[in-house]
Amino acid sequence: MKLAEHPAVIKYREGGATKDSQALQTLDAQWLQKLVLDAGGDDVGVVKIDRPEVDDQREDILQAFPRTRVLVSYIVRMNRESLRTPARSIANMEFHHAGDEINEIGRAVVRTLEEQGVKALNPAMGFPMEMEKFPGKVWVVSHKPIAVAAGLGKMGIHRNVIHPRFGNFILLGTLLVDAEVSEQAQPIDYNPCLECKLCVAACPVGAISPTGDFNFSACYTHNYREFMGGFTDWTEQVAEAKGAIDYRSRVTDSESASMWQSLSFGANYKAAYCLSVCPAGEEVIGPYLEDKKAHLRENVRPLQEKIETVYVLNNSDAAEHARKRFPHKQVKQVGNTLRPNTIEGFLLGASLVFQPEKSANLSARYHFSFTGEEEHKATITIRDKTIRIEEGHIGKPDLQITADAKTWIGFLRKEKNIVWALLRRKVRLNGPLKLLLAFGNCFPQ
Ligand code: B12
Ligand code: SF4
Repeated sequence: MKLAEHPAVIKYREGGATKDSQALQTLDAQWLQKLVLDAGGDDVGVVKIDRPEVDDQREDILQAFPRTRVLVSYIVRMNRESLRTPARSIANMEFHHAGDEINEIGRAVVRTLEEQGVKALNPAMGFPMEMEKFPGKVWVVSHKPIAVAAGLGKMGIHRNVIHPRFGNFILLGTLLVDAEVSEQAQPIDYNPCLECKLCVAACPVGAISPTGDFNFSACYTHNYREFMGGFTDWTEQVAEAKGAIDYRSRVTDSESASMWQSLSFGANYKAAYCLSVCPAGEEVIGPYLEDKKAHLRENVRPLQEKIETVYVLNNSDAAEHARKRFPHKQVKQVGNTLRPNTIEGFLLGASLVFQPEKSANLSARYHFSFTGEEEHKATITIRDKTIRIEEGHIGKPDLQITADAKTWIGFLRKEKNIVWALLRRKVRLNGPLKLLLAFGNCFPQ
């Protein structure tokens, strides 16, 4: 059949119903907000894609939906007591259901917009993500900075968004919309975070520093034990085990059951205690202000005192923190799955796996020259418990490392031995070997 003879084409030509419009519409901001609230959102704000707060993720957003002109940020509240209980099954049920609500609201709003001839899409609240890009950035949009730009709160010391009214007991969503909007939201002018540092005290792996720095690998290793990374490590345990008895010496029956539960019912977070203890937000703060000791007794101590397994990487700040601060918890060392597969990934990810406390005695500048499959020059400076990664060779190095890219990645992935690489001159040093060892010691193994 010729295209012109197709019944759908004939209907279209005769002026039949089509909603898929090319025309750009200007939506009334209040109408859009009401649409989201009526669909079940608890608060909403709209910002344009050209806002400076979106600079670092505009490219990724436009890759997913090149027509994006405005971003609709919205939240769903979570029930507080469900998050505060030490019973993680209850907290996880709350996370999963609130997350589903975010996705359902997004889907319903996009459906209505589509019916109005407006193209839009709703990226996931959390999972599924673009796992093909793992271990790189697998999410399509970072909801937190959009929510902050849209006036829905500010990030507290624990790096979660705190809503001025509901506190941090919220999950976030973002819609990408191809329309103009009559007016846009602005950030709120204060941070609801009280800087009480209860989140710092509650985190079993010390992921939150009192200054607001976040130890990504610490949280990811423990909290995400039954998500992508932890699951990958678990499969390697299964593969390496010599038989059932050996497997049981590596993985307890309760861990196997827990992994089954995550695979069957949705992956379960191990902690999220930073959210549980946070007293910020107008609707949350009252009881804390009236009786801080009671807040500690009821909402902080039960989590600190909970007998549980805490997952850490070898040679990590988290391992030391957990052993020192929570000697009654069982600290279990697990495999590191935050392993890069490209030099670009190594340079992007190094700051995420860097262990500040392990670097305490090191002050050095490294010049890296990668050869072979990925030619690249970079400078890494470790000083005052911080890491700085720069393109090209900058300043005077304390150690120059020239490495075959594939060999270096193999070394990071524990597939190649550094001594072998040095002997074969696949990795060459100009400067003291002890600085290479000290460099390695700043990262978990
Ligand atoms: C990646 C991620 C994580 C990572 C990193 C957390 C982080 N601070 O970014 C891990 C696994 C540790 C994590 C843990 C948790 N998360 Co989370 N997570 C996300 C995700 C997918 C993206 C976060 C993001 O955009 N970060 C970017 C910037 C804005 O964050 P940042 O704090 O400024 O800086 C960190 C990142 O930039 C990160 N980073 C930078 N570049 C790269 C590159 C790569 C490859 C990676 C992996 C990380 C990374 O490193 C920085 C330091 O950690 C979002 C969902 C989404 N699509 O937005 C949910 C989200 C942030 N998570 C959420 C929650 C609730 C949690 C947990 C409580 C666990 C849980 N029950 O869900 C904990 C809390 C940990 C904490 N205190 O931050 C909520 C937060 C809600 C709120 N009120 O703000 C979100 C928004 C999900 C949602 N839709 O509501 N999460
Ligand atoms: S627990 Fe205290 S310091 Fe941490 S985010 Fe909440 S208010 Fe801020």
